[in-house]
Amino acid sequence: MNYNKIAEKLDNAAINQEAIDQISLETSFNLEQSYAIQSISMARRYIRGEHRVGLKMGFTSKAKMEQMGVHDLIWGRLTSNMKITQGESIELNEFIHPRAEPEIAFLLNDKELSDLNVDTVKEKVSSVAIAIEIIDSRYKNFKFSLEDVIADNCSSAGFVIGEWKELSNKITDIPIALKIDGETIHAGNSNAIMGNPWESLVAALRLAKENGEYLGEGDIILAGAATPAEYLKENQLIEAEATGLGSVSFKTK
Ligand code: OOG
Ligand code: MG
Repeated sequence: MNYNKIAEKLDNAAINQEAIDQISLETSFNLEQSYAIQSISMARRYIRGEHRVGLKMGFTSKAKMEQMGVHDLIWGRLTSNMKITQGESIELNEFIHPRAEPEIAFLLNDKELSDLNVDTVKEKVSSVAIAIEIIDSRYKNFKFSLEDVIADNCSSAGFVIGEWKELSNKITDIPIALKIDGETIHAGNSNAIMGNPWESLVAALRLAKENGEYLGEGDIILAGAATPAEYLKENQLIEAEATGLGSVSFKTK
């Protein structure tokens, strides 16, 4: 298996907005190899001037696992080019078949990030926010195996963060929803994320450490969606809302 070739294929699929066949249909590869491909394809982006701004967790809720037919925790990198500003209008033709999902975001404040639990991890966070992630699988029909999606940087394509809030704003057991043009499309509870969204952060920091991804002050972590994702169409207002965290939105054109 040629890791570089696969990474290049995935990178080009994202650049040209052209979906490719699942890698796993031709080549069998394991989890370690899929993360190696992810890091090579991200290195190609870094060379072009993008930089890592954080990490995202995936398949942290049953709703997402069931929607995509994949049942293990995954993690990917968020880069500077993926940032969308609150209220911005995005060009759908810069994506392949984008979907949106509501997320909870953490802003890190510390460089010492080891051996944490749901209580101690809070000391490493300066604020929390409601967010929306745009996922855009580089595979045809948004279909993939666990290895495929990891190699594809976990479908990461965009994210928008709402107003950062103090930790006194509770993020456990709160209603969270995705709305399109004012209508609730998916609704869930934040505890659908690993029973407690802080668990997702603990896992993210553990995985980052195990994989030599050094995180620190200013890095963003997305906890993973608590609800299924929804395909985007032109001229929509996409909004995520969580009780106590407010809302965040962007538009499509
Ligand atoms: C993979 C990304 C999963 C989440 O929040 O669970 C993810 C995908 O669904 O294409 O971002
Ligand atoms: Mg997500």
